[in-house]
Amino acid sequence: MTVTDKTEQKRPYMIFKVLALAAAAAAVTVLSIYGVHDVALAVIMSPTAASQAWDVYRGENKDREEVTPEQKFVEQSESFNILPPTTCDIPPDRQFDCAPEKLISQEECQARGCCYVPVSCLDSATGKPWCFFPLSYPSYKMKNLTATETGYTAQLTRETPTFLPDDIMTLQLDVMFETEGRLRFSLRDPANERFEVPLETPQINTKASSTLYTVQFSADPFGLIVVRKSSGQVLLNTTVAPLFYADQFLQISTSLPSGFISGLGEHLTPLLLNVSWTKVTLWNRDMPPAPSANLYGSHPFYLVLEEGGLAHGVFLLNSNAMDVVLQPAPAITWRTIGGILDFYIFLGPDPKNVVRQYLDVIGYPFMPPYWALGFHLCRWGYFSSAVTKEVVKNMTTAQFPLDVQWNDLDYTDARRDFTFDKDRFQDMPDMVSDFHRGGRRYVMIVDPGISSSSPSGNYRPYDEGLKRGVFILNATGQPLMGKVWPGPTAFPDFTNPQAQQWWYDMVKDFHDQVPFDGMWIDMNEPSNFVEGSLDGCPNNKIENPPYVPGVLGRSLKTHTICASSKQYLSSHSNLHNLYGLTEAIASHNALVRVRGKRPFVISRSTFASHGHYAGHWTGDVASSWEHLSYTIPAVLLFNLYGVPLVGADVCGFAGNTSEELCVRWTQLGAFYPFMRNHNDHGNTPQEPYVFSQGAQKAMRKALLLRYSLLPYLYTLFHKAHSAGDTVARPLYLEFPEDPNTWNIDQQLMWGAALLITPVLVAGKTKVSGYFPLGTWYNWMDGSTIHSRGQWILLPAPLDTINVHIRAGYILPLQEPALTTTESREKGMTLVVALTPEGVARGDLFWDDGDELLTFEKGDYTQLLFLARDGMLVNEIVRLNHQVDGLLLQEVTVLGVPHPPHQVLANGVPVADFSYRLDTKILNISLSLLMGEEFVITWS
Ligand code: MIG
Repeated sequence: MTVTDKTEQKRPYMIFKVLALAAAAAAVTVLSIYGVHDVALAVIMSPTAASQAWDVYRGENKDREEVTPEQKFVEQSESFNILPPTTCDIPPDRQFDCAPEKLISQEECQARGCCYVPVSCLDSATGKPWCFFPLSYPSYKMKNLTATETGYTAQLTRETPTFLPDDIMTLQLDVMFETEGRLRFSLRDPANERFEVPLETPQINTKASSTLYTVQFSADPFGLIVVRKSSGQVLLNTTVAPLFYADQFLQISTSLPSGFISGLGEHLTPLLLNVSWTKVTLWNRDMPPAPSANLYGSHPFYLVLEEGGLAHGVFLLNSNAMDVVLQPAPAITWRTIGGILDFYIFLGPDPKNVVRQYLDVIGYPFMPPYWALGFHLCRWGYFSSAVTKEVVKNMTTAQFPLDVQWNDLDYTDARRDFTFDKDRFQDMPDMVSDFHRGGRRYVMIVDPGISSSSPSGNYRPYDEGLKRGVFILNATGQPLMGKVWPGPTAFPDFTNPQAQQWWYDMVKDFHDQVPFDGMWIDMNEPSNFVEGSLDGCPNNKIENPPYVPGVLGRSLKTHTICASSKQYLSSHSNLHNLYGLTEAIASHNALVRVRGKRPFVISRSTFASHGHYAGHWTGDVASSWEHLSYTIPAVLLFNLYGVPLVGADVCGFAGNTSEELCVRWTQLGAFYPFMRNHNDHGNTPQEPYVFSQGAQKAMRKALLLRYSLLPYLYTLFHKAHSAGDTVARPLYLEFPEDPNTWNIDQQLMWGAALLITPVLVAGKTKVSGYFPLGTWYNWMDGSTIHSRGQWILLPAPLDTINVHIRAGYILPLQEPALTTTESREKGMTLVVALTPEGVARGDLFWDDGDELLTFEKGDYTQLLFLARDGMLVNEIVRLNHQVDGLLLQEVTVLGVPHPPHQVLANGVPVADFSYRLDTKILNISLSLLMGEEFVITWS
């Protein structure tokens, strides 16, 4: 995303006067004389008549325009009360909601030209609409479909206004055949520039010559139909319901080829969404995760699994508040209150390709520093540097790995950003340098709200910010004042290039004092303790749109700043969902400039493309078993969203954890791509060392397991960064042809090779897991599962998490240590998991781990490992000096059918090897350089 100079788009804002309503009523009278149906409507409600009926006053001073609730949805009297009831004969699952904003009466429903069929008591909880569009409901018509360099363009016109204010009666359709697997179509207002998400997307000049899809059009009513060529499957058909394109209400519905749909985050949700009348709302919000509530981030992207293991994805590039409604047809409705409709369709054909095609548009993930993959420890309530240092010391004493120590708000002076408490954290700079000497890193929290109440001259971030005009402005052109942790605060507008520079300056100033290594950006939805601002919000169109999506609190300003506040690029309502992203970009860039190393930013709020800059933690999850199990789909989904550096607070944030929960959470957390134990203030402590020896032992085992696997994990991150892969992935990404995998979200995979089956229930020492067809080796004891694709009950004592290696893969491991600084120097092991045919392959990406752009500059080592016919070789794809001295000390071969008599390394007999008949594991100890070619044979 670029923050470019772009003058604020001033659009005329319209309001409705009683006059307009009167005109409408007049037009309607004429219509009812003619009677019956939409043809008559089409003829009589010519565009001129329509615009007369809805003639508006275009005010200059939009913020002053008062809107009363009655004016929101224009109550249109009997105009449409004339539709033949036969068009209402639609199967319930295919009825599309004509009254999304409230329950309406039969009269009101019919006044909208819609069908009224109340739902029985039994069904009323489902969300099925009582008032729905008839088949004949007027939509747009398409004219002048013309071929272009990249696809097609056409004009859409609506002749009959809808029941919403400010219909845009003429639209421009652009259809772009961007690549073989990617189609884009957009609908714009040709007469007025509307807000568009400033995401730099790939620019295409020519139409892809061969595609996985064909596109069909319907002219009247307008519709676009996307068909998968290979299967003939209709992936998307927009003729299923009328298109709405009013200034503040844009709605389009499409069919879905199956109900197996993932995405549309961020919510507390299973991996697969429920298509039985589910409404998901995207409007970034500070809120402890709860079912159905809009949460911290917005990712208007979904992936649908199709018959035969194919998949496609859809991305709506729109940042406004929106609802997305799923219904059992199956079908989906996108309903957004601003911006434009700009869709990308990704054709796969398999789910991995869908993710890559999505990331081709929004950006591949950034490459995290190696240390970011170590263990992080935090809590709210480490109230002094002494306490913080004690924590690190305790971790070392108890022999727990720890790479990164964190502080929450406690370190600040009066909770103000870029300060530290000169009493309790007096020696903060030394503390951080100390951590560095121990091979550790340090990260602290930074909130976006800048304290505005310090006496002038006392707090540079605010003084400078004011001077440089970096804050979001209210209706009167003053910095909008909200209230967050430090009291009254102003909110930096990260879409302003000035603010990006100012943020860098503040980060640098603070870094000159405290040499921190990364930033934890919280509260950036943005969160606000008062509604809108300390002065409330103006009453205008933006604050009170005709339709408010299903946001918690029912108002856009709930727990955030006024939607109509002004930012450099546009109104906050357009930019709200981008606030966290823009702060992440500013922080990423500031860290690059200040440290000259790979940036580490973890953010609570996110939007599509976030993973290109930063990672995410899943916020204020409760210390409960239920939330523990929800963290798996959360992590998997963020991987689909291109944010692989993601994890939940290990042991839970809100409420007290229990020893058992914390052990199980640490075991699962060892398989979050980002692993941090973090705790709310006031809760009982949950650092690994506070628990019983037995619990500590289990946690240590999990942490050491993670540290052993870091070379594999790091290599996965490299593939995410360089090729748009996922790191943690749902089983369906690897086994899409097995529908049993589609809804599995209580297990996860790391890459293609590791299947993790955690215990997520209290008191259980067995766990059942699904094993797709193939051979799987138990990590702990090497025992083998030959699965036909079945559920298997596994022993899972409290000290064990089940991890299985998929036959056919080779994993690079490294001896663990208490920090990655140490472990990166240790000996490596290759675990070779042979298929029954005796083959396996794997690879390793290795570099400095902290330098910028090593892949881009070619400053890395890449090794391939291949095993077959009793032989293991490495192939050096690329070599740099970072691999110098790195030793291969052990090879573990799983699935060796017969005891070998001889093992040779580069032709020389190896004395130190062992084989177990029961497990069929061959263990070889040696000392070879990873960076030199080797051949190891067993026979
Ligand atoms: O209003 O900084 O999600 O991780 O500990 C609470 C204090 C503010 C919310 C974060 C949480 C953090 C807490 N913050």
